[in-house]
Amino acid sequence: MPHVDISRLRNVVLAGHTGSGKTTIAEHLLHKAGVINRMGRVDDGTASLDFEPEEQKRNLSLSLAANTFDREGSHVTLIDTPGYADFVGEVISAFTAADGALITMDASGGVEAGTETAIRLSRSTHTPAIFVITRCERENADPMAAVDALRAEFGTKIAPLQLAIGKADDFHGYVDLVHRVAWMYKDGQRQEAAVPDELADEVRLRREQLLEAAADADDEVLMKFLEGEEISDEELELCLHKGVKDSVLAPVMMTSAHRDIGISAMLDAIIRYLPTPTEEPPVAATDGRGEQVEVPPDASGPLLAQVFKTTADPFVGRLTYFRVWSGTLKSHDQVWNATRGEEERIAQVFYIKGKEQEPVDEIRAGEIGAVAKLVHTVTGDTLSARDPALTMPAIEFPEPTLPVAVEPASKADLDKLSGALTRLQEEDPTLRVERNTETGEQLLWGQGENQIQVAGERLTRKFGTSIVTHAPRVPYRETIRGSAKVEGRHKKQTGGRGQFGHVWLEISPNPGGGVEFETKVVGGVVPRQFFPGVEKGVRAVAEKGPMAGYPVVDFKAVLYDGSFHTVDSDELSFRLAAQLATRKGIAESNPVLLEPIMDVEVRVPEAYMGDVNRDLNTRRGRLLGMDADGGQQVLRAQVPQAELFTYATELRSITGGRGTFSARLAQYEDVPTHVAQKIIDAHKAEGDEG
Ligand SMILES: Nc1nc2c(ncn2[C@@H]2O[C@H](COP(=O)(O)OP(=O)(O)OP(=O)(O)O)[C@@H](O)[C@H]2O)c(=O)[nH]1
Ligand SMILES: [Mg+2]
Repeated sequence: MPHVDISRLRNVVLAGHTGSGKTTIAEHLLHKAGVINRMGRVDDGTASLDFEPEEQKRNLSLSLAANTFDREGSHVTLIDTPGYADFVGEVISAFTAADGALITMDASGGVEAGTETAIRLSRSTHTPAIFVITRCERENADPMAAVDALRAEFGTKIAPLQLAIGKADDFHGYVDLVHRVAWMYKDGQRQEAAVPDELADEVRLRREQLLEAAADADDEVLMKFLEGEEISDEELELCLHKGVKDSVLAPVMMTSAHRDIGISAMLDAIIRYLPTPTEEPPVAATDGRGEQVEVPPDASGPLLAQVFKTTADPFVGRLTYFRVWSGTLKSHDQVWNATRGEEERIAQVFYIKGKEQEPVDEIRAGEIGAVAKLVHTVTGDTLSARDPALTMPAIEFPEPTLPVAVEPASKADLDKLSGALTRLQEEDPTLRVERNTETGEQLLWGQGENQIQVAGERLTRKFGTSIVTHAPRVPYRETIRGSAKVEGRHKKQTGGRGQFGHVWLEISPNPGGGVEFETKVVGGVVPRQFFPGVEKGVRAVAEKGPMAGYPVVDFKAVLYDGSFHTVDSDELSFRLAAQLATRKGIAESNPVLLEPIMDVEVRVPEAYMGDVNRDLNTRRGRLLGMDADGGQQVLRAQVPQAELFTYATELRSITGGRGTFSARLAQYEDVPTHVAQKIIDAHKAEGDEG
């Protein structure tokens, strides 16, 4: 595929709710553009952009995938993204690389969480969008009601470009509202026709909606519009072109991929309305001195490219997707990873063609490409020249909120596990791997259960190691509220030399002071050389408390009396004596179980406040306050960590995927008695088993 001028490039992200037909649309666009010969289907696992086995098994997209096609002298890169909320990181990545967006919405589904995410990202990244109403021929589909729902929720800048003719099974074409002609489909053929008389009023109304939104793009046209003058097709076309790229309006198109309706019009709209890289404002970067610079999209300018995806490809190994913003990245070049301060050797560069790659000599400003086998570079990094070294802001991914404990499935998997988890995280920056020092568990944090499950499958397929997962252990702690004086005596007489140790300890609370050991022995009743043994005994019990085996914190043990035997006493005997005493002392000092309490911030649309609140109550949550922020409600609460492990999943189901939350450790508090008893019983049962 030859290079084309930068003014003829389009980088387009497809985003929208899961199941709204993105991958199917992409398949049709690629087929119509002649890039794929055989039309695949998501449902058979044959869609060209759902090429990973994990996607084919589930019949949905899990990671972004790209392909390119040429049309009317323009070079289009299409990036399909998953709509399923767990994989939002892929959508965020795709938006950083694209100049324009196609946002899909199911004609029978209304505005869904995935629609909102796509719109939010298109706004926050200033990516102009065209809306695509999909699956218009399905039962219950009502394409124009879908347009109205979008306008009601997001405003009248969203305006129909087409009027659907018929709906559900009767959907058979659309009126082009700019040129006021109808396109009728019959047996897979489309035919131009005059607007049917019975649609004349509706066409007038819908064209008015389009005009009203588009006129804002041009002052002269706006004046005409306000004065009620006729606006020509050419003027409207001009406003659309300017308006979309300046995000003044977002036109809405009507499609049914299954009936092949509206696909050609989409191809035309991509070329006609979505911006080229030259129409985008210069990108902001930081130079080597920390100064902000603006870099225009110029192939002969300084090199500036950002990595938006890293994947382990079964054939070429680590594969890095990047967007060149300025300059030219040539095969066999040396570049500078300005984010990490590392040199990288570029091998062959490619255009991305679905699961394959097409070798090219170079990737120029405005283009998207890939390169294999980079060593230091991960998603979000900037590649530039060493001088000037330029860095773009990192891509902001959401923090993962769902933890699971991970263990190797077998001994054979153990060796590879940590390396494999690292590579998995490189592929998916919305996962996080962490070792919990208190419970000793390896934790994998994700956005949702599906992502974790897919991660497990990828580990096996790509990195040859298998895991089992389970709910993480809560890092409970134990402490005491009272104090006690206790005796511990260890005596053993067997054959030769015996063992003898004898201590009196005072056990008392030590709030905030950790575990402390002190000696107040008078008259050498316990000789100095046995003190370390006593301390070891105390600390051994502190590590694994007597209540439920959790660390005992914040108590003090004072050795104040005891006795010894000149021959039989040694350090070990004193250690064992101290262990007996400490265990007894804690048991007699009003011991309590402590649990981590998290500060939680939940963001939800107002409508879900009641349900979210009720649910937090069942999780032993304490509401601290509520604020409104940007159309959402922010709820602050304190919730025990034990009740939060599955919250990511629950919150999503309560709010239809619209709620998000973050949590951070606030403090430890006493576990309520009825809950504590369960934990103690569980510990006993574990002990009985093994
Ligand atoms: N009736 C009908 N079904 C369609 C149409 N387009 C897609 N579908 C079906 O809708 C389902 C979802 O389509 P996909 O293309 O996988 O949707 P997606 O937006 O890529 O979904 P995610 O990858 O999960 O985000 C599949 O079963 C498709 O066959 C259409 O025009 N009409
Ligand atoms: Mg898909």
